[in-house]
Amino acid sequence: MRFDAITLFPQMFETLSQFGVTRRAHERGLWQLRTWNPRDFTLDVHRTVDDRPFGGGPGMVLMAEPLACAVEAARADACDPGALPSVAPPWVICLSAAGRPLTDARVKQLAGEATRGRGLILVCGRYEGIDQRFIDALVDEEVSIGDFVLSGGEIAAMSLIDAVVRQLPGALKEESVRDESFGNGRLDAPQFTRPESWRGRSVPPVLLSGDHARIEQWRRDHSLERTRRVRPDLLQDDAQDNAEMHLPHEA
Ligand code: 9D3
Repeated sequence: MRFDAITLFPQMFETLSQFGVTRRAHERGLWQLRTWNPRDFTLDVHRTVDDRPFGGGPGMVLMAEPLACAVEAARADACDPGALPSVAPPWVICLSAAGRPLTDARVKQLAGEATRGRGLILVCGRYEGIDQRFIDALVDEEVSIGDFVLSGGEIAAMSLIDAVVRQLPGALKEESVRDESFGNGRLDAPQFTRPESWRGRSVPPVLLSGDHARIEQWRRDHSLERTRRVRPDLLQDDAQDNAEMHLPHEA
C-alpha cells in the first residue's frame, strides 16, 4: 500500500518504518510512504506556508496554494506509470480536529481499498487550521482520532497509518489477528505472565488450571465486566449480554 503524507514535519514519520509491526511490514514491502513538504512548493523568498486568518482571531492558518501543489505533486507521482499500479486515484484524507472520529470499521475499509491498489494521501494540518477552500477543492474526507487537542495532524496521520498497516494481509503473525478488541466490540480481558506471584499479587488460579473451557469463560466474563465498567457505550444489546454473563467467583 502506498501512503503520501503532506506535512511540514516529514521526519516525524520516520519511526513508522523503524519500530515494531509497522517496521516489519515495511521490510516485507507491504507499505511505503512518501512525504511532501508544502514549504517546498512555495515561491516566495521566505517560503511562507501560513498567514493570519481573515476576520481576525488568534494563530495562523495554512495557506491553500502550497498544500494544493503538494497534494497535486503526490497525486501525479502516485499515478506515474513507474509507481505501484493503482485502480483508482488515491483517496485524500485531511487529519483534522474537526473531522469524523476514526473507527475500527473505517480503518478496515481503508485497508480493504488498499488491497485493491488504492493509495492514501494524508494531509496534516498545523497552526490553528487550514484554508477551507483547499479542503473543499482537494480533500475527500476529514478524520479526527478523538476528542482531545493535538498540536497538528502528524501524530493522527501516523496513528491512522499504524492502524491500517496492521490490517494489511501478512502484517501480523496469524494468532494476533484473532478476536481483537473492537473486532468483537469488547475490551480485552486482563492478561498475566510470569512470575505466578509478583510483589504479593497472584495470578487468577483459573488461568493456571489448564482447563481451556473455563479459561475461555473467565475471559469472556471479565471482558464483559471491564467493558461494562470502562466503556458501557460499546454494549448496546443488554439482553444478549445479560444472558451471557456468568458471575465470576475469583477476583
Ligand atoms: C485549540 C485550538 N482549537 C480551537 C480553536 C482548534 C484546533 C486547531 C488545530 C485544534 C487542534 C488543532 C490541531 N489538531 C489537529 O490537527 C488534529 C487532531 C486533534 O487535535 N485531535 C484529534 N484528532 C486530530 S487529527 C488532526
